Amino acid sequence: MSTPAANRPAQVPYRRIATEEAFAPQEMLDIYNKILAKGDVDIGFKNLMGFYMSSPSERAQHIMRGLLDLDQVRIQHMDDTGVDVQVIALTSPGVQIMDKETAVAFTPTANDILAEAVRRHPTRFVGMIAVAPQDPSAAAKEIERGVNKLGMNSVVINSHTHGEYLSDPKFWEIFEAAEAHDTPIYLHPNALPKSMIMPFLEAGLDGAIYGFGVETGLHALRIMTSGALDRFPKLQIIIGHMGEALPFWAYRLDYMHAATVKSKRYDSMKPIGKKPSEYMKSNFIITNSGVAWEQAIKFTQDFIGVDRVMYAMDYPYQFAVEEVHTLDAMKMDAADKMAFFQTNAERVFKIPHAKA
Ligand code: 1DF
Ligand code: MN
Repeated sequence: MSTPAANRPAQVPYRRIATEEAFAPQEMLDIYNKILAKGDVDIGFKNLMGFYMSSPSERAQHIMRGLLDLDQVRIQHMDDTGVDVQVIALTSPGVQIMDKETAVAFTPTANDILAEAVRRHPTRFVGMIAVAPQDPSAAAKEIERGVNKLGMNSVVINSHTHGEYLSDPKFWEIFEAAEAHDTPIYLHPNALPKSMIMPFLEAGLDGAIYGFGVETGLHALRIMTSGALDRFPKLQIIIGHMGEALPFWAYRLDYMHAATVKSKRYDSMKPIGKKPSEYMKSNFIITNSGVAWEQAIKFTQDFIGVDRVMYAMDYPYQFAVEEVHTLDAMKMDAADKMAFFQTNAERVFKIPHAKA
């Protein structure tokens, strides 16, 4: 897992800003250990963080070491892979696996820990605000505190919260606050809820390999079809993993959404202002986390616009220097490549512009 200096990516004319990078403070792992020790622990959580926190495998050990560090280990790994800036979020499921009381109490602590790290390494780290959707009012207040007191300009939500989706208007105070403070929401994957995990888990397909994308894509779609983006037209939602495959689905989504609305088949699928593909172009920003694949990146740029596709590594889960080489080598207009690696992230996260 270590990178020989000879393999380091070359100096390039752009800064590489990685936008879906994760951390986990020990204080959160202590809470996780208490949850895991209880009788009826969520099966997806047990199979995800329960695994990484206890497995002796090289992958798990590397991940835990990277997650816990907000200083020299992380910066060394960034230097080894040519990553200039990490945009860092509390790792999935963050506080969303906790009960409401614990989540609301711990969220500001998690954000303060990250803000401290950003203060120690202001040119290398940018922080995302974690929130507890279990209490939408508290989440809205934490967004305000994150922006005004901690200097953070984006929010992370790890998909569903105990099987509930942000398409439910009870969560829309969070959207209201995010729109008002101009903070994009990174809709990051979570372990599958127990209502859908079994057919995936049986085959080992519940995690980042496939289940994450299915569930997070579903979540993004539910937000679109709920009409939330008509209510909050300026809201920006970031989704990773090449848009959780939604760009590739767009034609079929548009066709079947229109046909289903017209047939009045579902109360939950009412007429809304735009087609799914139009919301993708106006309200979504996509990162290539986990997908170092030129064709997929170009397809997505062509579909939603070069100003809406950004670079991400997904450290420490996908720590792969070869992928940086691959992305540097993409045959792409220099300005578009700069947008991908640097300037889109500077705009979206309000990172001061700097030369490479
Ligand atoms: C994994 C992948 C875990 C991603 C993650 O957080 C994560 C994994 C717990 O491989 O188990 O963020 N990912 O985004 O691809
Ligand atoms: Mn991730």
